[in-house]
Parts: sequence; C-alpha cells; structure tokens
Amino acid sequence: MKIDVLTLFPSMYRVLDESIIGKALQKGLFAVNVVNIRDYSLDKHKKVDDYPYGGGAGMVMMPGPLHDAIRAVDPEHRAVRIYLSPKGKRLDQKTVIELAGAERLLLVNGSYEGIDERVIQLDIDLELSIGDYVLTSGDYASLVLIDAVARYLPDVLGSESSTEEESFSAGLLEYPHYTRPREFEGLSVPEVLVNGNHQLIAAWRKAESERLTRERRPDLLER
Ligand code: 4G0
Repeated sequence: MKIDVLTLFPSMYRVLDESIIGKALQKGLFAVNVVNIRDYSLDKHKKVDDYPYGGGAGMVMMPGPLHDAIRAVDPEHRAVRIYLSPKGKRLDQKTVIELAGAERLLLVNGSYEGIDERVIQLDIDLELSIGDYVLTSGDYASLVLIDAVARYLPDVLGSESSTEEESFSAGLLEYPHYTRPREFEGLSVPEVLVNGNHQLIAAWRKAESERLTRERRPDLLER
C-alpha cells in the first residue's frame, strides 16, 4: 500500500518512523509520502487559508492549493481520497479493514476550521472522523488512521501480536491480561490462569469479555 498525506505540518509524521510502524516502513511493507500543501500555494507569501465567507471565527483552508496538490499526487484518481473531519462518518474497525484492502490512500488534512466545501465536493471520496471530539489539525486523526490500517497489512505485525484475537474482532471487549509476578502490590493473578486448564481459561476469558462489554459498551452487544 502507498499512503499520500497532504498536510501543513509534515514533521508531525516523523512519529511513524518509531516502533512497529517504523520497522514496517523500513521493510517496505507500505510507504507514506508526506506532501506539504504550502508547496502548492501560488501566493508569494505561500498563503493557504483565508477568512470565511459569511463571517465567523477562524480561518478556512483555500481550495486552490488543496485541489492542485490532490491532482498532482493522484492524477488518475487511483487512491481512496479521505478527508479527516469531526463531521465525517465515524471510523470503525470494519472500515479500517476495508481500507487496508486498498492499493492507495490519499489523506487530506484540514487545520483551522476546516477546508473549503468545494474541495470535498470535487475531490474527496470519503469524509471520516476518528471520534466525537475536535483536534487542532486533522493530522492527529490521519496518524491514527495510518496506524490502524497498517496493522492489517501483510507481515506488519510480528508473530507476537495479532489482529485476530483482539477487541472488536469478536465484537467484544478484551478480557484482562496478566504477566509475572503472580502477586503485585497485594493483587494476585486469578487462580484459573495459573492452573493450566485451557478449557477453563477459555471459559473464564469469554465470561470476562462478556461482563466487561455489558458494563462498558452494551451498544456492542445489541448488534
Ligand atoms: C475540519 C478531525 C477539520 C473541521 C479533524 C477541524 C477532529 C477530527 C478540523 C474542523 C479535526 C476527528 C470544524 C474545527 C481539524 N478534529 N474527530 N481537526 N473544525 O476525526
């Protein structure tokens, strides 16, 4: 997979060079191409935002630089073009898995009060939100999306981790995990986990998953 990212803050994406994602990029399992939207400003001061028509607080990103950057990066519209915004469709694990099947993604990031609506109309396939809260820039949301998608690309997760037995895959929250020591600050590991009966362990984990889901996310059980 190739992911193009249009942003006003290219250095924010250096965090992708860390950890599991950094290793996957090094191995060439996927690629991220970060493009500075300011490079597509025709203004002598490289201006990319302006006051909103109709008035109101904040600035809006001008359509010209964004539209030109999108066409330069994806001239034949091969990518799934995604705009991250608080009013997008809520991102969920099903959508993450679908997006992981795409050959290319193009992520468009708004800052300030967002981007000119005509860019969304002309150039965007999908408007997504990572949750019901507002961030200073879509770049934080893009980083979340990149990480969530990359985990589903072949060979990105080592054999230590897996996407199969985790929260949401089974439609339930995960059961609690423990490692050594057996006793910590007066708290013991549940007996069933140290007794080596794998049927009992599986039953305990399933019951814990169901209890947690009922307590914290009853909406997940209604599906
Ligand atoms: C568009 C995404 C983009 C409009 C982006 C802000 C949260 C998310 C942005 C605004 C973002 C999310 C109207 C403030 C950039 N914040 N939940 N910030 N407004 O996915």
